[in-house]
Amino acid sequence: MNKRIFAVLGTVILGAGVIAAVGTYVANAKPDSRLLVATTAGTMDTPQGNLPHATLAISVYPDSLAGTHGKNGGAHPDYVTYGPVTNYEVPAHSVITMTVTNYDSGGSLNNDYFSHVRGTIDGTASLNGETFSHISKDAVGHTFTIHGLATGQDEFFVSVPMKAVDDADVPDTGYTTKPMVTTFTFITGGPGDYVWNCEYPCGDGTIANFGHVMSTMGYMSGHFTVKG
Ligand SMILES: [Cu+2]
Repeated sequence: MNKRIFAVLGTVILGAGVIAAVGTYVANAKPDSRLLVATTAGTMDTPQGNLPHATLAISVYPDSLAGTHGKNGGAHPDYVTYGPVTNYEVPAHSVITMTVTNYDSGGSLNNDYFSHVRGTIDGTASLNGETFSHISKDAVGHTFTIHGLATGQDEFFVSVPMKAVDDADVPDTGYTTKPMVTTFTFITGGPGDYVWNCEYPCGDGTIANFGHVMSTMGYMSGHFTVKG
C-alpha cells in the first residue's frame, strides 16, 4: 500500500472507525483458509421431511501437534485445537451429522448454558453411543457452538458440549486411547457464512481463561459455511 493511501486511510479510520474496522477484520479474518467440506451421504428422514444428508468428522486435541498447525505445531504447539482444520462447509437445506472425537481433558464451564445440547434434532446428541441432552457443567472438555449472525439469511444456532476425558486417561505424551466421541445431527437452512467457537474457557492464563487460544482464530474458532 503506498504511503499516501495509507495516510488517508489512517485518517478515515481514526476514532470510532478503528473499532468498527477491527471488528470487521476479526469477523472476516481467515488466517487459515483450509476448508473441510462435508461428505454427502444419501438422504435421511427428519422432522422436516426427507433431506439430503452429509457428514463431517473432526477432532479436538490437547495440543497443536497433530499436524493441523504445521510441523511441530507451528506458532503455538501448546494450544489446544480442533482439527484437521477449523473451517467447515456443509450444504444448505440438508441434514448434517457431525462427529467430534475429543482427546482433551477439561473442567468447569462458567455458564451452565453450554453444558446443554442445543439446536440439534430432538435436542439430543450421542456420547460414545449413548444419547444425552446435557452433561455435567464440571466435566466439559470443549464445546462446538455455531452462531448465526452477519451474512446468514437464516437464524442458525447449534451448540454441543464435548465431555472431558478423565485426567487419569490423558497421557503425558501422545493422545488418549479413550477419547470422548460425540455425534449430533442438525438441519441447515439457507446459505450463509457463520462462525463457530468453543465456549469452554480452555485458554489458560488470561482473563477468565478466555485469552490465548480462545482469542486466536483457527484453534477454538473458525468459519462455518452453509453453501447453497
Ligand atoms: Cu475449547
